[in-house]
Amino acid sequence: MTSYTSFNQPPPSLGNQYVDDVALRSLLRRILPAEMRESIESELHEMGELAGGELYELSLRDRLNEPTLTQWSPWGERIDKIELTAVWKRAEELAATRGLVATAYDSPHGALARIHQFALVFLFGPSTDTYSCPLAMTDGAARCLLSSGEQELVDRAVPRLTSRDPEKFWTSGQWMTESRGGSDVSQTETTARLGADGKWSLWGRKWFTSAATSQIALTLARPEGNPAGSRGLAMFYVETFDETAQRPGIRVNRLKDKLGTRKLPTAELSLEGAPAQLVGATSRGVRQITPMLNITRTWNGVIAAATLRRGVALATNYAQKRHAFGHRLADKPLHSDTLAGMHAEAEGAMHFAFRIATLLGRAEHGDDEAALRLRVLTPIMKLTTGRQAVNGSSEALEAFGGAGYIEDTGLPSLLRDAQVLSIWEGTTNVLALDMLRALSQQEAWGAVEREIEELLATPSDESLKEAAEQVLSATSTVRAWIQETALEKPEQLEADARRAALTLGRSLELAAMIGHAQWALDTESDPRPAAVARRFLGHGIKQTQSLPVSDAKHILGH
Ligand code: UCC
Repeated sequence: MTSYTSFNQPPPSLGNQYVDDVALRSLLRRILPAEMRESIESELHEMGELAGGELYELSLRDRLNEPTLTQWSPWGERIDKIELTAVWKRAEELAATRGLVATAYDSPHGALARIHQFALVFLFGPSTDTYSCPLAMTDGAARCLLSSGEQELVDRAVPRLTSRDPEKFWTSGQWMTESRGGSDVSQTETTARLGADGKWSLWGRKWFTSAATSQIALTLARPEGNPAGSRGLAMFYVETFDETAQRPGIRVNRLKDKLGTRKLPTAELSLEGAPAQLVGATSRGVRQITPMLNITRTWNGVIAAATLRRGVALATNYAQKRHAFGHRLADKPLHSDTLAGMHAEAEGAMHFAFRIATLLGRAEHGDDEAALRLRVLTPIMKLTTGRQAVNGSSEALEAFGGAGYIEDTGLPSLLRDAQVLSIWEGTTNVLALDMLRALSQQEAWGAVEREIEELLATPSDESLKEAAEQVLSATSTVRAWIQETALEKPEQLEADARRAALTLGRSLELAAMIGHAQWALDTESDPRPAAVARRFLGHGIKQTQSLPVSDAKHILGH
């Protein structure tokens, strides 16, 4: 006879993801004027409700569904049709109606429109199976086209990319990655041919194209006759479907079989004469596409912070229900210590990502100082939060014990989806090198230091004052170290770039947390953000700067 136990573990549940998020709400109370906050409160509330309710439940129910590619019709016609999942179809509609992209362009809140938008994105992202990816690229494409000054293309595409009408809304792809190129975009092999009719066509193969159902894409190709290297590339605009809904000169070879983001149809494409329009000059396309990269990297950071928040929300809810060793997990000192650490990392990432959103909004409204700061800070934010998301999601799964390792709890996808955040849009190392390039420009260090000064303000709380000294000490150590090594040992500088970038990233996160914590003490008598900042500092902000290149060579046997 089989014996059954009546005991079942209680599953975690989510409430309204806006209402429940004390850290996000505290941040918004500080950075948004009361009138603006009140005017967007109901939108955030509704999005929080969708994220913790309908969308979360739909994503659990739809867990095993994945996009499919059908290349041929029953009658032998090449169709390359991609069928999307239920969450993606719902997310597509909501993204338009709730203005996930549009808000950045049509909000009446000027430079703060970006905070309005990214607060919605922060709530929407973790419940929509990475639909934030096409939205990030769509936002990037809109910004890139607006910066290009190509009025005809702007008039044609931007109203659609920023539409709130699901029937009109277009998304955009960003076709950069090729099998030879990868991070090194200069090796792009796709060529652009100018026909006798004055029209361009593209020929080549794109190896990773995310969201292959998008209606347009921005891409790089080398006009025939241009020299090798990145300066010989140009940027092109492609409409991916013609009036008969066929893909013109574009073949979808297959969908990628990925570790995570499995609802996102990432394709390998062949371009066989795809009609395209040149955007800007016939060279220096990498520079031309960088507005898109900087927007998608900002989205990446916001989604990394949102992913961390989702792990924390699930693990904290579970700890309040699950009993072990005679207590609720939430009452066990070691478990609550671990959860507190997870909260601290999640909130550090959130503060940094929203700070970049603040600067982005300012830069888009003509603030040159904000633009100067963004050039150095965006890669640092993207790489720091990307690593935090991977580590934090792993910790979140572990907080569930064995249940975190079981597929039908829905938890493992948190970690699998997080892993891409430190890879796409520039890996940790590629962005650390980008940071070094940005820091080599005159004025760059001044911009970083002014940013830290502005974030820290002048804390009066003793523990925050001490934390601020640690930030200043870590930053000046990195500055002295990079500047000295750049001159004397460039190979060593490159080898240490990730450690330098992460030290700066963690210092910037802590600086933002300190400024916020002092405000919370002064304005709301709220000691929580100060406790969070102290906990974050307890994890450490400084990485060892210099580890000898010669040791690395010995270890690898070179
Ligand atoms: O496509 C992908 C997946 C899409 C999914 C998006 C989802 C987003 C998140 C959603 C959340 C869920 S992944 C593939 C993306 N690929 C990359 O990110 C490429 C990574 N590699 C780099 O970033 C490299 O640093 C390169 C490609 C930019 C390096 O290019 P170059 O040409 O070799 O190097 P340069 O010379 O440094 O850069 C060329 C010019 C320079 O200006 P000029 O020509 O005036 O000297 C640079 O100063 O571009 C300028 N530049 C920049 N300007 C380079 N980077 C930047 C920048 N970030 N901002 C402004």
